[in-house]
Amino acid sequence: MTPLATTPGVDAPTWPDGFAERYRKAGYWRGETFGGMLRERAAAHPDRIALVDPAPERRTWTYRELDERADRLAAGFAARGIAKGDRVVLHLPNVGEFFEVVFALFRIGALPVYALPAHRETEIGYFCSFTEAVAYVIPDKHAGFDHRVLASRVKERTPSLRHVFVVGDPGEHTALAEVACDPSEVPSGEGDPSGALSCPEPHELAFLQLSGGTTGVPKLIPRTHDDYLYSLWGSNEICGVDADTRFLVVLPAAHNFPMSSPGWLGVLYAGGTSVLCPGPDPATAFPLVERERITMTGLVPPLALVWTEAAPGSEHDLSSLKLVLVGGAKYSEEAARRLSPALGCRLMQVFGMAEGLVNYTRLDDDEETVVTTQGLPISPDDEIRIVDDAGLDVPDGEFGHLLTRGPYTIRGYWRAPEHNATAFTEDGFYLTGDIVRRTASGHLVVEGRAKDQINRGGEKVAPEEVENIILAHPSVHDVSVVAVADAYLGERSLAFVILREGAGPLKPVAIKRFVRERGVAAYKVPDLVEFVDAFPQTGIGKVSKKQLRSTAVAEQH
Ligand code: AMP
Ligand code: DBH
Repeated sequence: MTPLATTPGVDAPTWPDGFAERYRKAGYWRGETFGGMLRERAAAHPDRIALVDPAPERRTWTYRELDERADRLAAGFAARGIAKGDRVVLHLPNVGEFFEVVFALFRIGALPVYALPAHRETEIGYFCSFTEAVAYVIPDKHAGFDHRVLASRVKERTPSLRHVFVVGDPGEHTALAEVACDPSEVPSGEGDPSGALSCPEPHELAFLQLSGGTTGVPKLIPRTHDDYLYSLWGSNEICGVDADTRFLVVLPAAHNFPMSSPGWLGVLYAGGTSVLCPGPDPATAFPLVERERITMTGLVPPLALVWTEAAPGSEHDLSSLKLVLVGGAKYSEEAARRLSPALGCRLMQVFGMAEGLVNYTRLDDDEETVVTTQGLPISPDDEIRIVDDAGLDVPDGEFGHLLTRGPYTIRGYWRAPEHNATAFTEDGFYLTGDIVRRTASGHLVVEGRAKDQINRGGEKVAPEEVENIILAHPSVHDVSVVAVADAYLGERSLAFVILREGAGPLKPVAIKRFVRERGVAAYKVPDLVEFVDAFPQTGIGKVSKKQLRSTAVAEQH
């Protein structure tokens, strides 16, 4: 154990004993770990294919190979002093090594921190310093971006960061390919990757997932083996995932949706095969669906729309597809109606959050329910409250704020006691920030959002974070970032900017460039910029985002 090791209940609130006991008794928490799960699957069906990475040349991993490589890599990490509880920021695109690293870390109880491929220096620097990460794992170059340069800069200013592991040409860092070693070569006392998996324990943390967030800094979501594994097998039962499932990982593998709903982890749990898609566009994905006989995938609404439009004219045989899950942002009823006929498969809507609660429409729901609702929770023990602004339960069928508590919904963010005081009720309900209503059948319909967040087709932007960046511009006096409706993405971001007195005129592109040059994920760069003289204010003198949003709507017409 290093002094930085992390413990549930200390770094973040966890489930009170009574709840934990109940969830165990009900059979939701089965006392498994991810490392143990892979070990068991590898023993049960060693030669089945777990993973396919089709590009640049097709590589496959059987369950046994994935298990063995995870062991060897775990031994290598342990030999470099990476230990249980240590945080490792993982910043890989959809490549096979992502999965080797994840399982190696699971084996030694180190915690992956799942950065998204779009993240840049600002986000990565923050994740590394806030989590006191000991290692950072990157590709050499991806999508024209040299990650090694970013890594050098972050390493220089992050004292805890001892290692940068690179998939590909390492430059001044360490090649991941050179890390793996024989578990018997690891001196004792440096982790026990080859042993009986005594660490970690099922109730301990497995990883830190990211929240889309509403504040200036993203929050980290502590998930345990027990709780996350329940969300996996619960999802598998609902979606009919089994050993014959061939799942195409279209969205970034690090995101909670493609990881767990049911995602590549659910598919591994069931003994199926996950195929990594190098890009989400039909030109890349459709040939893979045909070649790999894909049966299931998950898409965000804008992508679902593109696939729906491209499928009828496509020369590729998509007939193996049985189920497409769509979620991450509101899917319009019109678009939802068109998906099944175009792709020749079932649609399932999924409304989930990395904090926990996931809802699915069901395979036996009628078409109306599938296209007009966002589904039912996974668990009978997912507690749902729908309340008004005063926190009182609204009558059945009416819209209100969604609060939830349950066997796989966190009780607090990691090292964020102040934020936790407002994001959770005293009795442990998570305030999702979503406005929903419940139909007579118990299905939830997402109406909108109370939280200050922009949802660009599933990519979440916290306005405050972008505002803080723009405020640093020398010509900017004040800024307010809001969502505006967009036919394709659902929402786009608009920055209203007040310039300083005496500042020369600026073009919108100068603001956008400024944000981009600060090294943040491209999806955070405001789509639109408008210069104004003042912001509308609320009764008590706060900036009225509501009024700003309606100004934007009015001006677009
Ligand atoms: P995050 O907290 O970043 O994991 O994002 C979760 C949020 O995404 C939810 O709280 C919703 O606001 C939004 N979301 C996810 N799925 C859907 C969906 N199917 N319909 C509407 N909003 C969704
Ligand atoms: O948007 C999300 O975060 C999300 C959407 C669908 C999610 O976390 C999930 C399913 O598990």
